[in-house]
This record gives sequence, structure tokens and C-alpha cells, in this order.
Amino acid sequence: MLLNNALPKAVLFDVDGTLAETEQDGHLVAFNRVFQSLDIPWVWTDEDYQWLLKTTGGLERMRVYAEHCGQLQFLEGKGAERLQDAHRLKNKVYAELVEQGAVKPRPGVVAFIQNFLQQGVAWAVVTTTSRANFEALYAACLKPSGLPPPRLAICGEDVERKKPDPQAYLQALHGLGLHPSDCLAVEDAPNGLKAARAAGIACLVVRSVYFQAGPWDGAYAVRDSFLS
Ligand code: XBP
Repeated sequence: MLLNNALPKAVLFDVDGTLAETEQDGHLVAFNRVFQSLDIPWVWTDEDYQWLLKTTGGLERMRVYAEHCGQLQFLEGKGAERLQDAHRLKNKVYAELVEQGAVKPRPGVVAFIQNFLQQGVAWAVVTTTSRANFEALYAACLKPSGLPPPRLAICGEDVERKKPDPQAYLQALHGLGLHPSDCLAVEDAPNGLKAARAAGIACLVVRSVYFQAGPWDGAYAVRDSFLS
């Protein structure tokens, strides 16, 4: 894909929903298993998760839900520690699900990245998921398809402010030594699009299951798949 009639120097990929449908097939399943095993009285439906995804970060998402339900005991002291434990365990269960093959790369995404690599364009990751989650996904889903590791991966632990804040993208530009106009971001969600645009980077949106509606203001292009 050309960027203003030229190849970009790097494509910066979001992870969740973009490389794979990790939210529906991995994170949501893991959250509900952990709520049950830790006696946290929550069951998140697909519908719940769709609005919860407006908050990036798994721990932040649980806090928003606690507030929404008026269960303020989860926001401080022992309750807050329970949510932190639940988040750690959620990521462990998520990694197990990924290792067991519950999550697959989105159709065509590996070929899409390989096509850029063959033309000398680097690929990098800009996500606000935990680093362990990306590493589990890379090892189980992407490496076996022959995809080399990204030149750089900025993850949730690397930033103070998650998407839609542009911090993760700005760090990636700094780490790669590139200007915004050298790069193309690939995102599936409005928060990611906003983050990339706020960093001055053109953004291709490849919509995922939970983000069909947008808004997609400022997108370079909006697609439903990597195959078209
Ligand atoms: C990713 C997220 C993450 C994952 C879970 O955002 O929102 O919260 O759902 O990851 P993006 P953690 O795809 O926009 O980068 O539980 O590790 O936070």
C-alpha cells in the first residue's frame, strides 16, 4: 500500500483486534474465567465488552466496570488489590489460550506485513496491551508463519498514558528515528486511530468485530479485511 504515492519507511501495527481478534477470542474469555475463579461477581457479555473496549488497558477496563456498577469497593484498598490480581491472572489465562491456538492471525495480515518487508519497509508494534500478551501472540501465531519480529514494540508498560493518547506512537517514532510522514499506522479501533492521528501519522483502519461503527474521521482508508 502506498502512502501519498510513496512507500512508507515503516508500518506501525496495533495488536488487539488488528493482528488478530484477540479481544473476542482471548481477552474476553480470559476475563470471564478469572472473574469466576476469583469469585468476582461479574460476567461480561459481548455487548458489555463492546462498550468496555472504549477504555484501553485491561485493568483500567475493570475499574471502569466497577464504577459503572457502583461497586466502589474495587477501587481502593483490598478491593483494588483484587482487581490487580485478577488482571495478572487474566493475562496468564490469555497467554494459555493463545498457546492453545484459540486466537488466529486475521486473514491476510501476515502476507500484508510480508509484502511490506519484501519492499524494504520495516514493521513495528504500537500497542497498549501488556508486553507479555504481544509476546505470547507473536510466538504462537506470527512466528510460526515465518514473520520476523518487529523492529520495535512499544507496549502498555512503556507509556504513562494509553491510547487515544499519542504517547505510544510518539515513542515509536523516537525509537525508530522516523518522522510521522515516513510511517503508516494500522489500527482497528477509534481510540487507536485518534492516537495515530494525534501523533501526525496516517492511519489505515481495518475494522474488527467490536468496532464496526467508527467514528473513522481522519482515517487514510477504512477496510474490513487485509484481503481486499
Ligand atoms: C489494547 C487494549 C488492551 C487489551 C488487554 O488496546 O485495550 O487493554 O484489551 O490488554 P490497543 P491488558 O489495541 O488499542 O492497543 O489487559 O494487558 O491491558
